[in-house]
Amino acid sequence: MAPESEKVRIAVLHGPNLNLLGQREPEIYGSLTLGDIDARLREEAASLGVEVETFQSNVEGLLVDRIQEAAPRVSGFLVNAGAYTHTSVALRDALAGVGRPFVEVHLSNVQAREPFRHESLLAPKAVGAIMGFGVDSYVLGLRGLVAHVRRVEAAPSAPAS
Ligand code: CA2
Repeated sequence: MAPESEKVRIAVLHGPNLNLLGQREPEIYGSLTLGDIDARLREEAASLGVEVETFQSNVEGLLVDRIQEAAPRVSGFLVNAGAYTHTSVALRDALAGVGRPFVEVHLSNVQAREPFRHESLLAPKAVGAIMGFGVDSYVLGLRGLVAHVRRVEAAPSAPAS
């Protein structure tokens, strides 16, 4: 939970190959670059009154490191784990283990693609998932995550027993 009086801060994680956005496969992933997506998220964050920090890596362990390192300063994670969505027990364990809510997002509608993309190892641990809307998946995911965090942070905590 974010300290009182501090702005809600969200860590955005982009997984493997998302650094190539805008260079290839625009028919699947659109023509925006990752920088464009991050800029759109910063704009949306400003209008929501929150802060975002963004990180991309092609290396599974670096994403795990980032989750562990960022968790104490953030209220939640917005995650497009790319292909690791479908394979990574390590990312699932890291996200489940740090005690912060996360929302899974995808540019494409993975359910309409190859069967190996239909399973997400992360989704069962997520507060929600949004896919198929290009950059708007991230924007909608950020809105949903911030609303969730605000709801949880406003709720009275259970009395100590
Ligand atoms: O739709 C999504 O956001 C994905 O997470 C994108 C991943 C894919 O493995 C997931 O199944 C769905 C792939 C990202 C690769 O992005 C590229 C962009 C341009 C050129 C090549 C790859």
